[in-house]
Amino acid sequence: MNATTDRPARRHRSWAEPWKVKVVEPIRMTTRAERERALLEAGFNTFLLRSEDVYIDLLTDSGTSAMSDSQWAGMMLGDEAYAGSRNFYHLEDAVRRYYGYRHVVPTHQGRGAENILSKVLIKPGDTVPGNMYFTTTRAHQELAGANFVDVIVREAHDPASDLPFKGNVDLAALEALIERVGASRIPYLCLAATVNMAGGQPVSMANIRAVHELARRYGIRVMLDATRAVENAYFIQQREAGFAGRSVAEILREFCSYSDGCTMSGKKDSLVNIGGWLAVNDAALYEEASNLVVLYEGLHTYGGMAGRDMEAMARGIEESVQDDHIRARIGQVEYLGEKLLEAGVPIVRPIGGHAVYLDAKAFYPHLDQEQFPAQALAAYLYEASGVRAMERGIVSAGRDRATGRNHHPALELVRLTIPRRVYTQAHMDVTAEAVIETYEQRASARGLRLVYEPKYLRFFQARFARD
Ligand code: PM9
Repeated sequence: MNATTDRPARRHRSWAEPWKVKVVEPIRMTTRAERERALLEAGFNTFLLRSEDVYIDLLTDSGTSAMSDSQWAGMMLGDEAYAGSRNFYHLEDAVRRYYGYRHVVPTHQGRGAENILSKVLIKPGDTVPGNMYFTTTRAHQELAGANFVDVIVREAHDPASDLPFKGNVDLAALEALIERVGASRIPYLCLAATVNMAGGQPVSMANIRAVHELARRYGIRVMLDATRAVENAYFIQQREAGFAGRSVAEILREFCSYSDGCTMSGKKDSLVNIGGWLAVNDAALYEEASNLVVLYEGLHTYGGMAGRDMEAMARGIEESVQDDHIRARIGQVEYLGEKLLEAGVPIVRPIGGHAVYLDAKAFYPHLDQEQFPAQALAAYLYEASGVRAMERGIVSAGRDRATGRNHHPALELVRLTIPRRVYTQAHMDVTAEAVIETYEQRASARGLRLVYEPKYLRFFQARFARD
C-alpha cells in the first residue's frame, strides 16, 4: 500500500500527452488503386507524392509539428518591421537562455545556417569530421570545398547493436584523423545530436565533454548540429549515470556548453513549421556570419523569417525543453517501435528519438543494395496502407564526388518519422499493422531502378521504375 494515498502501489504509470486537441485537420484514406496510380506518377519516390494522397504522413518530423495555442497567439504579435523586429529579440533571448550561445543569426531553416557556417569557416581542401553525415549538411560542406570524414563509433553502422549512445564520436578515430591531416586543415568538427542517419541515436555527455577536450587541445572548433539536441538531452537524462535527477533544460545547457556554436533547424525540436538559426560564441565569427547572411537569407534580425515565425519559434523553444513534453514525444516513438519489435519486424535498435527506422536489408535480403531496397520498401508500405515514410539508405547517401560511384552505406533504412503533437496512439497502431502486413509480404518484393537522377540531394527528386 502507498502510505500517503491508501491506494495499492503501482509499479508502472502510463503517461499521456500533456495537451488536449483544439483544432483538427481531416485526413482521408485512399483506395489501393488510387495509391498505385499516385505512386507511379511519383516515380516511386514518396517525396513526389501529393500530401492529399497520403493517409498517415511519417515522411518527416521537419516543419510538421502542431503548434500550441500560445504559439498561434504569438503569431498575431508578429512585428513585421524590416529591421529590429521585437520577435527577433525574443528569439535571441530564448536561444541564449536555453542553448546558452552568445550570438544568434536567424535563417529561413537549418540548411540556410549550414550554408553560412560552411562559407565562413571552410577553405577548399579542408576536412570536416562528423558523427555520420547528414544530407544537407555534407552537401554544404562539400560545396564549400571540404571533404567530410565520418568519425562516429563503429556500432552506429550496426542496426542490431544496442549501445545506448550510438551517436558518440570514436575519439581514437578523431585523433588519428587530426594527426593525419593536421589541425590547421580542420576548420571545425560537426557534431550532430541526435544522429539522424544512424537512427536518431544520441551522444552522451561524457562523449561531448571528451570531444570538447580533444578539440581544444588541437585548437579545433566544435560546431553542434542542434536540430534535435533537446531529444538528445532527454536520452542523457534517461540513460546516463548522474543525470536522472536533472531537468532536460539543464542538461541541454550543459551539453551545448561543450561546443562553440551550432546550426539549427527549428522545424524539428522547436515545434515550428519554418525557421532556423546559426549561433556562435565568438564575436568575430558572428560578425562574418551576420555579414554573409544578408546575401543569402535577409537582414541579420530576420534572416528569411517573418516576425511572426520568430515569435512562434521563441515560444516553441521554451515548450520544447519541458520534461513532460519531451517524455510524451519520445514515448510515442517508443510505443510504435515496441509494437514492431514485438511482431519481430527488423528495426534499428535502440529505438530513436524522432523516428522508428526499418532495416530494409533485413526486410528484403533477396534484394541487392543497387536495387534500392529501402526505396522499394517505402513504396510498398505506401501502396499497402497510405502511410508515407522516407528512404534513408543508398539513395540518400548519393555518389562519391571523385569516382561518381554510389556510396554504399551500411545502413539501408526506411524512416517512420513521427511529427510532434500531431498523431494519436490509434494512428501508431494503424501504422504498426501496415508495417507488419508489408513485412508478411516481403518475399514477393521487387527492387527498383533509377530512371532520373537530379544533381544535388537526389533523394528529394529522383524517379524510379519497378524491376
Ligand atoms: N532534416 C529530415 O526530414 C528535412 C530535410 S532532409 C529530408 O530529417 C539535421 C540533423 C536534419 C535536417 C533536416 C537539417 C536541415 C540539418 N540537420 O531541413 O534545412 O535532420 O531545416 O534542416 C530533415 P532544414
